[in-house]
Amino acid sequence: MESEHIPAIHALLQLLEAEGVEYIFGVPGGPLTALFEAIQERNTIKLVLAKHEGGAAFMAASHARVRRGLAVCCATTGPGATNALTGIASAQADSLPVLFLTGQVGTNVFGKGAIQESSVFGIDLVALFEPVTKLSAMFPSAERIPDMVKAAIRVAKSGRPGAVHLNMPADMLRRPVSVRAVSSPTRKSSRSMDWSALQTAFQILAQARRPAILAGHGVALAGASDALARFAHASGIPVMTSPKGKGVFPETDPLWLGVLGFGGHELAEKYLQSGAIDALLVIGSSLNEFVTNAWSLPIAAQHKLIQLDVDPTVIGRNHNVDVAVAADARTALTELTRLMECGDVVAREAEPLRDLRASTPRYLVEATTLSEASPLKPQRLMTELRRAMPDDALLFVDNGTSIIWGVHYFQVRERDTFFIDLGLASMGSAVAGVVGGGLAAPGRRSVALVGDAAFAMNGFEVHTAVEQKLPIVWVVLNNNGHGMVHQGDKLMRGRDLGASQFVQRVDSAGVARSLGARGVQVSSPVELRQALVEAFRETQLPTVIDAIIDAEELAPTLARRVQTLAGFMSLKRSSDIRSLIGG
Ligand SMILES: Cc1ncc(C[n+]2csc(CCOP(=O)(O)OP(=O)(O)O)c2C)c(N)n1
Ligand SMILES: [Mg+2]
Repeated sequence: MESEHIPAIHALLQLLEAEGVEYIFGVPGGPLTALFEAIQERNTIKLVLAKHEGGAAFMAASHARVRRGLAVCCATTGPGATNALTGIASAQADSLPVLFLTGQVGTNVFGKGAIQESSVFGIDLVALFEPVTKLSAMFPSAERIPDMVKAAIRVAKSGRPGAVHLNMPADMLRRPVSVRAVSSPTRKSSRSMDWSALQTAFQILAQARRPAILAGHGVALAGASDALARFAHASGIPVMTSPKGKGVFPETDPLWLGVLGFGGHELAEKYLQSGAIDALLVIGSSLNEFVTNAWSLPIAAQHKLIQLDVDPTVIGRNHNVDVAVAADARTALTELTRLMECGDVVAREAEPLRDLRASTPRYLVEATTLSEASPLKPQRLMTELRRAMPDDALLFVDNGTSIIWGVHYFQVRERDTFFIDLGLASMGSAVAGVVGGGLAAPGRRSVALVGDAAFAMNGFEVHTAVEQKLPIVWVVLNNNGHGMVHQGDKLMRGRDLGASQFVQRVDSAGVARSLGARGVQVSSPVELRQALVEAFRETQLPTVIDAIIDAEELAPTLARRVQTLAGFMSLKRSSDIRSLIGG
């Protein structure tokens, strides 16, 4: 009967609406016509027209990150989909639940050489996205669409979240499907928990005199930063974070130890190196190269190691663990807090940490944070940025030296306000991502800290923010090219290798103005401060602040990364680098 059926594409959108999806980020193309028509007819989910499919995918990833739920992007068959590959891979590498919908020619012309055919007879999008998603599939028929969409959403959100890809042959999308298939509820994924392992973990932590927590990005993914704060305070255990986990614990909290690893803080590293810690609880961190300074830190050497992760495959990957807890971070931390509050806990020993804290500055080069120099010292730029940003504003950090300046010098005051795409570490991710992230946080300000070369990759998405009336602020660290590479070359080979500097500076402020945004170039602290004040006064119009910085100011801890690279390449200069990092 007519009334019991709706077009398949409406069924798909209805399921997304039930997930609370408000936006689809994308770029159009012929085979997606039915999708856009249905979005217009339903008038519920809004389309955000990106400039490039890569931008759309990065927007969806940041949207998922801030929303802590499903985000959706779309691209047409062929080049639209291939343009999105990096953004989807980035979402997957950062465990973000992104549903990627791609167009496809009609099944009736498969194998006949249709324009941009991307079935197995063409460039095969399903195969192309398989390695970068948890699930990549083509709808086999219209009637299977509702169930497949539900399954894909479940896969994206359950266990360790990630990206999923659904390819939509154009001939199926207007075919009728049963309303019943749409309305049957999506099965909630259960949160499994290894209770006996958690008990053992509690006993170790309760008996430890100088325990510490290392919190990673998994805490943010689980929406567990509040649970972490409660646990830390109930137990008195100090907290360090991984670089990607920065933001899951306020850096104004007396229990904060710093970031461990790339761009990180001396206090965290020294405390670990000192051997004082007798039990380390690692939550939601894979202990990868970024976190461990290329696996050089003495993790599990002198203390008990408890590793808690929703993904059992990362537990024990690099270190022998005393207790492995495969669990959702939020559930586990809530239970650990309950146990702490009612169990027997030995007295903690605070002296070793207190002494270390007193003798260790927060920043590696403290004086530069107040430098009056022009061009700007990046450290001073970070000081001004923190002063100008409201405490609850969100900072999205791109790749390049921005990672290091952001991780080391930006002080997170409120939980979950700092975001960095280190899974794939793709340039341009935050340049575009801030637009999607900003849309997930109405009423709060969103800022992107990006390099000039990264801005050159996705800067046209400023136009998308103009259209969305989002008063986003992009702070572009302008060092006339690929600063991280330039500094790396000099550290590793003693000279620039000719692949990092632009012949002519990119005028990001001029680009912004041409796209309808505000654009201002600054090179001194006074100019920067004024530009920031004016940018935050705006309520509708985005601003790009092109900040001319001192390109030779060495980003802290970069030398360690260079040393690792030198090791990969068996370069002799690695000994010189060691003297630079004092190791
Ligand atoms: C898409 C992509 N291409 C190349 C790289 C390798 N890479 C890492 S940092 C960097 C330089 C980034 O330059 P910029 O964005 O200007 O930031 P800066 O280091 O100058 O602050 C490059 C080329 C990357 N991470 N991502
Ligand atoms: Mg640069």
